[in-house]
Amino acid sequence: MTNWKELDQKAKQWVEEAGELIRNSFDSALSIQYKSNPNDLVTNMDKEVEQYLISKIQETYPDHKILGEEGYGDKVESLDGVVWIIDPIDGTMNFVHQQRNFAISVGVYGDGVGYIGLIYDVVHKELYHAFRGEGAYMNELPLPKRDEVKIEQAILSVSPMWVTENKRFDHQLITPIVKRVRGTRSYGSAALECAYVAAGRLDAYMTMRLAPWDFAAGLVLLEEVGANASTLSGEKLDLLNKNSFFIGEQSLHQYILKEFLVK
Ligand code: 2AM
Ligand code: CA
Ligand code: CA
Ligand code: CA
Repeated sequence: MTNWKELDQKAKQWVEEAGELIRNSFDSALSIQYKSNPNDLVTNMDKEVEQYLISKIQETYPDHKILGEEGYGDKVESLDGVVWIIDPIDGTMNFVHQQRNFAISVGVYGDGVGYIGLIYDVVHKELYHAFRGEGAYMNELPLPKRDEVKIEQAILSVSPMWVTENKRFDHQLITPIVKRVRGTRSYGSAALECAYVAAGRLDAYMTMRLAPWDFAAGLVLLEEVGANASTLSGEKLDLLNKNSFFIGEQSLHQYILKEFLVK
């Protein structure tokens, strides 16, 4: 039997320690490498933070599985048992260029059910956290359930990239949504964008392609505030593969799917 409460305390402690590692690194030179293309960055800190978290988890919970972006975890092929889904730095481009607007994201699942979501905005020392059934918080502050939002009053987070012609999605489906909402934003960290939808700073967020570590923690927070999450075609998200991604306050999410996305 998993002691989820104890696990939650430890996970929070390790995430905060990892955040300290990152804050202390700002004075040292970063080593930056490219992954799939010159805009796909990874630094020594992405790797160090992932290794730090994995070493703590493995020491304490040797039978848990770990899925991490930088590949130091396990090859996870099913959600059976306890699975940690980790993005050591979500928003690496922001980390490199801005030293802000990035987060550590840790989601912990038991047999496919999200129990714990932690999104740590390292620079602002803001920990967005949720425990299944016990609500979502930003540090000590409870995040209330989201109230209904009309599209005309909504702030939508979407990357300008997806509103131009691209190979993944018909951008002409997105243009009319951008025209209807009150405003758009783009933060460049999917995990923070999930936290912001949970916290009411954003009303919806859509993007063409995310990996499980980008949203595993976010889904736990969103569930606790009653927000919806799906693919752009309204299907259930798959925590073992890449997905298109659309989250929002429940009524807004349903409205946008029906009016604009699922024809
Ligand atoms: P990262 O910084 O951890 O790589 C940027 O808009 C957001 O998309 C970030 O959350 C970023 O995570 C993520 N991202 C960047 N490249 C990606 C890719 N090739 N596939 C999926 N998500 C990606
Ligand atoms: Ca990356
Ligand atoms: Ca990421
Ligand atoms: Ca990352």
